[in-house]
Amino acid sequence: GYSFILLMLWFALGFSSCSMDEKVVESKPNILFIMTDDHALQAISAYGHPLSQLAPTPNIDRIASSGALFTSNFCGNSICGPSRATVLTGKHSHKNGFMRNTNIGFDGTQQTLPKILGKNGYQTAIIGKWHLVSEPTGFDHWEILHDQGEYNNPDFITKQDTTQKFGYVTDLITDMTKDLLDKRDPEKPFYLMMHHKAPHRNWVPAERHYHLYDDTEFPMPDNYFDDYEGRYAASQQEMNIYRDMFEGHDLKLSTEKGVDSLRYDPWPHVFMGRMTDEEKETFWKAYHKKNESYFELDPADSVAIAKWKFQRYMQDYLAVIKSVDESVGEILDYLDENGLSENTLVVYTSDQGFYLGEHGWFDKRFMYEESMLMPLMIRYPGYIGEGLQVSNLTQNIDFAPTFLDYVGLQIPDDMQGESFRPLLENSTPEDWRQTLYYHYYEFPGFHSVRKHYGVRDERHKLIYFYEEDKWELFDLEKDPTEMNNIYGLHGTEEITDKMTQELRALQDKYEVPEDHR
Ligand code: SGN
Ligand code: CA
Repeated sequence: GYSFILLMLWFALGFSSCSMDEKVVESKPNILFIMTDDHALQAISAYGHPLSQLAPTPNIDRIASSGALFTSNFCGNSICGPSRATVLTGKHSHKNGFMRNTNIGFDGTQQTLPKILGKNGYQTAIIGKWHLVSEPTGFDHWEILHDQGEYNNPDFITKQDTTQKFGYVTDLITDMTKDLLDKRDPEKPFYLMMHHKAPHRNWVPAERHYHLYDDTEFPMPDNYFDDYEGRYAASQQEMNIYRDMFEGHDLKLSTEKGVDSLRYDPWPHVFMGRMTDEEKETFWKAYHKKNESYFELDPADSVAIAKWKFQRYMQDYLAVIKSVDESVGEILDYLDENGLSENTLVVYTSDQGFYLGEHGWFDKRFMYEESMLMPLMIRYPGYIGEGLQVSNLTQNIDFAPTFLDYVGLQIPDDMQGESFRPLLENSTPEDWRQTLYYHYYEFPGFHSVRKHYGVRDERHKLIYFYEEDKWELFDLEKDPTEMNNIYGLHGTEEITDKMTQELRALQDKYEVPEDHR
């Protein structure tokens, strides 16, 4: 009797532990994190902006249609390195220490998501843009671009050495990602970051797309000729398309009609200097043709020139996106073909938003909508409903906690974000955040955007340019393009009070040190 019971017990335990093991393996999804650089959500067709309808992104949209699209996802500091540091740590800039691009390197000794995943059986890797100055830590494999990276024949850095690879950067990163997936240990889950350089400045399309949008006229934002009235810092920036873009480097204009020499190119070693002679020839052939219309303009007609520059910027930017979209398509196909789609959580995002002519601008940095927003879509079949739209306020501090949640690991107390998994599974917590904190630090710096911090709720945004002691308040419902600073106007006292209190409460909550307030 006794031994029979013991035998049964042994079987039961044996079976249950075996099936538990299986469940554990099954419940650990792979995570493929795709991040681009400066990809505005206005340029992703799933978001429906008129501009993107003329340059659709069908492959990126596949992630949204088979998963969730976030319409109110924001960064906490709209600049490359800081956003990436936040993604790695789940913490705002003042906590992870990487506040501006011009910083000394990211402190790689601190806790990061890949480190936690690595300790828990994950294979971890990053391919492409890193931009955190110090060497990556916590990855089994890394192969990164040098600094901003180059579009043509870029250098890639590994622990061992730096190697120039021949080809177009987006295509190379896609191939390297697929190669790595081929070589992975299929017994272990992976956390893989595919980080494109594109569509970062200076927006060089792949040769095959040089002429893609030559005949497309893109809609210009209504506030392209913004006069910045009532917004001091906006009047001081240097990111104006018609004033600050370099006519050679950015707009690809030649010194004279038909001459193979760029107007102004401060960094030839990262642009034309990387091309082979044959590539230069193809480039000039294409761009001489594309530039003809410019040379027909009246040089005194500044409005016509400003409009021409907007079209050139959009043609190049969106042609660069075309390759990104192809990349995403290839990777999604790879997952399908290799039976990985079901068990892989796929994320598409960009380090921050970007201006596509709104306020007359390119670049980012400001707490205004276009650059504070980040595109975000996530697919995980069986867990996230198809075609879901999430409009709750989410932020890049939430990425790491969310991934840990899906993996079934504990979220460390010192991570500042929240898992937004409940938002994806129809159980939005009643106390989900109503406000977001933001802080931009890089001044002086490129584009001269003054330091500022602020708070955004569903309807209002309060911004403080603290070194100039200038406040701004916007009612996003009445003024979605943030043209009317209503700070200090009669009738705004109550909302100003409320937002100011909320801002101070967030600074307390996130333990913002006194000298950052
Ligand atoms: C470069 C760009 C700037 C850009 C910064 C930061 N100039 O310096 O326009 O703001 O990077 O971008 S470039 O002509 O050299 O490209 S970030 O995405 O890395 O934050
Ligand atoms: Ca960026």
